[in-house]
Amino acid sequence: MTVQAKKLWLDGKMLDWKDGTTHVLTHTLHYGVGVFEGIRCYKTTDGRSAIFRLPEHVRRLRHSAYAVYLKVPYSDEQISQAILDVLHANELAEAYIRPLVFLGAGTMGLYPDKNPTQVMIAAWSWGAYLGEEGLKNGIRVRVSSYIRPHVNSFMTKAKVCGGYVNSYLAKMEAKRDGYDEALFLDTEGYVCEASGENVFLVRDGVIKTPPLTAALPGITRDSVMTLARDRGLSVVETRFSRDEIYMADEFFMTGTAAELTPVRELDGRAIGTGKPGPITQSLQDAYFRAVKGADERHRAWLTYL
Ligand code: PPE
Repeated sequence: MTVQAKKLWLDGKMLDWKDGTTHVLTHTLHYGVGVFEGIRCYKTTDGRSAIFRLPEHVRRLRHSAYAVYLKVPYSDEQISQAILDVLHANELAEAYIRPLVFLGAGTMGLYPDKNPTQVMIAAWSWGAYLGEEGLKNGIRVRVSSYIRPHVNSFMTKAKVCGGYVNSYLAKMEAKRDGYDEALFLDTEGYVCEASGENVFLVRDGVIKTPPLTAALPGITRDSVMTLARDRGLSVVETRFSRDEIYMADEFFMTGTAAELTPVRELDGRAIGTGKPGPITQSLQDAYFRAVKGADERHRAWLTYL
């Protein structure tokens, strides 16, 4: 899907969408040292619109930047305000928001001491990331032949542009093989995360998710863990192998873009009944209620427009 909106924010200015351009010697274009966020804004049940967990996303953006020696030249308050301004300027009641911190043109090479740190914020309408059908009936996944980089090869807890080459390779491989999404193992062979989602399995009523070793500390992951515990479900952060998923009752993925997507098959093995399970469905419902402001326990997660 081609993305398009009316306006975007670049280095403190609101520009027409077509003017959101940059020089071809932009450092990040060559070396991938940039960081970004993915945030969603939803229509709430009371007819307003709200951004889901905005402060957490802005903080993660700053932390990601810090991990790769970038300094965001705006305060968290300024970034948050700019995000609100972008939504207003585009008149978007529901949107996916993409802030990007990148190194502009100046010097080349791996010691970019004279390059400006630039910030861009765009927003557009983005439906179900893994498809409406997948959201409802579950997707088909394969374990990738690519592995997640070692924690010391990469800042795996930072959302770094260059890190997505690994995700891209895995996603391309999975799609070309007829699957919807790829699942990464870590350097020791344990389940890590998907190309753009954290993962959870359910077996005998217990929910398991890999610990945050080489996986991104997902904000959706954190929200879903909270929603599960609210419902008295036990959530354990523990390592598991791919065959534990084959033998699980349920398996699902979480991410801002993917929301909570059930997985019905891994590597040609149907998971559980081969349909989204009851815990997956109840957590998906809980997640959508929370983002839409229908769960009063978690209104604090919302920043209203
Ligand atoms: N792991 C990875 C590698 C990842 O990219 C994401 C988000 C997550 C986990 C989940 O994080 P969170 O959104 O905080 O729950 N992936 C973003 C990018 C998707 C894209 O294609 O671009 C997203 O969901 O916005």
